[in-house]
Amino acid sequence: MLKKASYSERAQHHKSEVAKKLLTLMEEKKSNLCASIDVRSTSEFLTLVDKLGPFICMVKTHIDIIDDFTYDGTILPLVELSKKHKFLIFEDRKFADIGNTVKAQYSGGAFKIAKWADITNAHGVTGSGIVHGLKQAASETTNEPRGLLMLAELSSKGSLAQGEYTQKTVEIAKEDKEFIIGFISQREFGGYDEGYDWLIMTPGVGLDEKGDGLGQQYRTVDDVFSTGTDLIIVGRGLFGKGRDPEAEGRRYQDAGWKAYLNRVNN
Ligand code: 6AU
Repeated sequence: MLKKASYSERAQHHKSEVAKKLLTLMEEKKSNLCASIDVRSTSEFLTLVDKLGPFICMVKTHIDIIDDFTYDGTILPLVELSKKHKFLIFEDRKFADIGNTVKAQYSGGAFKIAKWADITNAHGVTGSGIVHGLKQAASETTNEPRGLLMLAELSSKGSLAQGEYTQKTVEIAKEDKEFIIGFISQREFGGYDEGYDWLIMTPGVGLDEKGDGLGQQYRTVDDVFSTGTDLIIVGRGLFGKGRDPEAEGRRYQDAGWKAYLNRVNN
């Protein structure tokens, strides 16, 4: 059974400060759209974020693909834009190592992710130590609330994250209701009645293409909402070749909001 509660109802009851903030913003901006800005230069990145800002509730980064990255030149303006347009920041780091290693990777190095990203994500492959390591890093780095998404399923063709692996990842998420706010997945996993209000964030969403020739598989907005998505993650559908980011931002925002209303009202 798909969950019916509205974003604002869920914001009131959520155990995580980050989830509360995100759900409140989603309702306020009438947007469940996360823009995935995978580009190689800081100026292109910031220009796109500024253009898409009005239509989105979150920006997703792959900060390690920006060729001219500097903390002051890339991160500080990004944080300013997040205040100007009101959106959360999700660094799609896909941590996948032992607890002690991810702890250093999350807080240190050139990127210092825990300092600026409200949300990050991790694979369950190494077991629950990864969650403890990341949680420690967050609490030792910042007083700001931080949230983690577990990668339960992937959008790419032939992904090994399925069946028992996916189920075990969901079990890991049950260990921490406050820090783990949900999943990157293609569907929901129930749990709402037992007090797990996981946010389901779904990439591999596109209204025009079916794939990208490198294994990515796209589903429509209505399709992902029919399997329990709360938030759509869209990249090239917004700013790929020949696309107008502002027109596409509005189009995906509208499609996502209609699909959400359709679920909560029917
Ligand atoms: O819309 P696209 O295909 O341009 O971009 C999709 C974005 C990329 C991927 O790294 C990411 O979503 N992604 C993820 C995430 C968010 O973790 C998981 C997944 O299963 N598929 C996927 O595409 O930045």
